[in-house]
Amino acid sequence: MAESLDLRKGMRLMNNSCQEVDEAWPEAWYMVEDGKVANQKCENRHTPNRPVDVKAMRKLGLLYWKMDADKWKYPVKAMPWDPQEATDPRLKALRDDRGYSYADVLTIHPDYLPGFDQHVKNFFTEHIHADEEIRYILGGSGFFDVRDPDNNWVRVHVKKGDLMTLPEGIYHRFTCDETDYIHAMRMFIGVPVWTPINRFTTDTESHTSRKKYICLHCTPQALQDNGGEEKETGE
Ligand code: KMT
Repeated sequence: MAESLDLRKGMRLMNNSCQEVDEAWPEAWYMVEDGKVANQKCENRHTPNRPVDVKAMRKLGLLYWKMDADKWKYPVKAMPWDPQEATDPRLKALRDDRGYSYADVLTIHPDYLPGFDQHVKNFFTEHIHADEEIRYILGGSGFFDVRDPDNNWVRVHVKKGDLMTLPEGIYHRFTCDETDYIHAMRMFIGVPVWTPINRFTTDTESHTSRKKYICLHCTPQALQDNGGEEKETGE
């Protein structure tokens, strides 16, 4: 109990000590159930639409910054891309505040990514990571789907200029949208580990990162704590 209180307090401090989180978040909505998804690249909204607001996205542990992706040039592909090369002051500040020591840049499009269809299929397999997932969208668009505590999919439509992070241990997946094009920077703290820990074929529920996520975002206490203002309370 004391440990989980410390964890939650630490999370609030971390969010508040870093660069201000922008209000202009990407649009998000509850998706139809998986059995009703004929094409993963479509919006797959309920009728009527069930929007998910910024407060709810924050409660899931997502963080978001709006970047100026038009002003700064990035390669189509760079593996790796040295984050010390960043000239955008906002990107530099994020890199330094949050300790992003590794980056690469990739373009997900049939002409630029060999084995495009297999990659898109793999990205769409539900998984967790033992680390924060950091994606800066430099061009194009796509969907990140994240599970809420009731196991519903929330679909977030990311576009050029969006820099979004997903916390370790959150169930998620990614797909291109119908444009089949996204240009993105992936960042990482330390030596990158991209291998997903897939749900259903791995015991993800026993994974430390999953337990940490549950503690920070899914327990009744966490839901209550995260429900209010995320300002430093001084506790
Ligand atoms: C991932 O982890 O799903 C990816 O890196 C692909 C999406 S990057 C926009």
